[in-house]
Amino acid sequence: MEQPWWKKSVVYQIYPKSFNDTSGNGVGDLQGIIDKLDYLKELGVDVVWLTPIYKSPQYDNGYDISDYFSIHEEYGTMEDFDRLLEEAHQRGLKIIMDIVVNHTSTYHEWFQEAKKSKDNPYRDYYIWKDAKKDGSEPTNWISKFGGSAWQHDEQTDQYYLHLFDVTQADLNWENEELREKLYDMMRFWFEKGVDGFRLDVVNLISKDQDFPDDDGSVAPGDGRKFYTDGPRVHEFMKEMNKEVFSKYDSMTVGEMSSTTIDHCIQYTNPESKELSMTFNFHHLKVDYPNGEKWALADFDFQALKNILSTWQVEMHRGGGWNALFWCNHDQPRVVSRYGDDGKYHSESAKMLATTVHLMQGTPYIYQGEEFGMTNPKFESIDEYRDVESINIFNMMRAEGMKEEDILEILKSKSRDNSRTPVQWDSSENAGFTEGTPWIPVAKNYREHNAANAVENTQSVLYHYKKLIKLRKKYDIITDGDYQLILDDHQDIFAYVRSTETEKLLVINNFYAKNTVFELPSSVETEGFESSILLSNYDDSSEDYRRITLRPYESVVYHLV
Ligand code: TEU
Repeated sequence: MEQPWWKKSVVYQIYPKSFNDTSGNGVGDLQGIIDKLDYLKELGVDVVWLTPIYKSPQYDNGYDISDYFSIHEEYGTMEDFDRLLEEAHQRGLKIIMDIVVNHTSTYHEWFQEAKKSKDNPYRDYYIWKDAKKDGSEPTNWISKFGGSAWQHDEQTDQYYLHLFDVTQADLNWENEELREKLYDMMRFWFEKGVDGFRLDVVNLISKDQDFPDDDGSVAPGDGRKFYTDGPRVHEFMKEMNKEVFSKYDSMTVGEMSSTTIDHCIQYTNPESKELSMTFNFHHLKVDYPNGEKWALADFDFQALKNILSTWQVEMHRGGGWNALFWCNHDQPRVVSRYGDDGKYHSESAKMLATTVHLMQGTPYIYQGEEFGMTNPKFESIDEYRDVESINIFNMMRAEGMKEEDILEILKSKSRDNSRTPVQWDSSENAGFTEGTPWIPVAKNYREHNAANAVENTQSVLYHYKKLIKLRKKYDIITDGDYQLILDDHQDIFAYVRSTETEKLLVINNFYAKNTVFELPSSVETEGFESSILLSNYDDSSEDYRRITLRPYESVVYHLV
């Protein structure tokens, strides 16, 4: 059987608010995206993922949808969207939409109706509960953005559930009529011609209907185990697939919060008829000391290798499919995180790109990553915009932490690290806007920007281009087996991809020092001819058996 197209695709993620502003209001827009389609085509990506562009009060930058059928005003109109779709398709680029079906904004008409009375026809679209007998909240669960996950409603004296912001009310997926409305909405976008969906936190849609208290074994009031990959989630995904996805030649990627490999195999094995692929975040928690995001620690390199490798091997074995990525709009910039955004900026950004792009799965590039955008290193809380960052700041202040210590944490952990405007060129505001950007531009934009990168064939951008081309050319990247080698090496992340007739040897030094690579004897190389496919130094050693790798050196050998 022919492979689905998305297995050989590379996806580019756009966060429209920060991408390109053509109206001068300081906020990116759809016309701004249209203007950059040629740049994306030149980069070589196949699919563009737009984070939510629907009407929204923007408490969570569009992940709080108030109308699924219209475009957020600041971004443009439905006509602009239709034009974007057409212009993209003309260039052979596909568009996938980000859809949020775990919750809506409390400004959504359904919620506005629902809160009117207990017998309102929309009441059951959301999750309402009475207080416990002792007057306390229905469960002790906490919201992912801090504080209780329940909000009291005065008028009806009940609480509604919000796993995220208080303006993001969780939908009640037990309600069949609601599910049908959501499927209708998804079909509406497919009928327009979109090529697929990224489904926001879609593994949280099925809640344990007993709504038990959390015993605190993970963290006080954690609650996750009662709604993550919940009791009916696979049933709902199959229904969604049958009602919607199966009717179109589409790709779907589920964003999976705190999920497991077994569940991801189920979500993505073609036989289960659920989704094309999943995002998981385990490899992006290796710098959370004791699981705590809001604390500083060096990243655990051994854990990083183990996690990525285990997912490679197990998903392959189970017939699942991974989304491969380092960056998105919720994560700090990877070059500042697992690389070096100073002296070895270029080497480390290229090395990191090579590490994930040559794994099995579909790679994602987040806007600006392709030329190595860094964390902005904001100095004051006034520069932050993200609801989560501001909540955390206030909570930590209330606990008595010093402002400068909290700012130090936000500097490496805040979601705003990836949300600063794309640095297009060296002109004012990095060419992002002629107005005042909604969030400050990172100060290093004169050094790191797309225009500079385009001019310089040695830039990070050209490395990404090469990686994308390699994926198209070598089926082994899509199909080959994966084997981690030198498992315990302190500096090197190396792996072998192999088919019966060829091998790729991918060797990456993750540190700013020289280190020695020696090919383990377990890798059978007799009779193979080797050549260098890719490197981030222009004079890497031809001899792959023993190499002294320089800082962040990354070399890929092709053995046939
Ligand atoms: O994120 C879901 C999610 O769980 C995170 O990555 C989250 O931002 C992080 O845990 C907070 O520490 C998705 C979206 O990508 C994110 O932007 C939204 O805020 C969130 O869902 C709610 O819709």
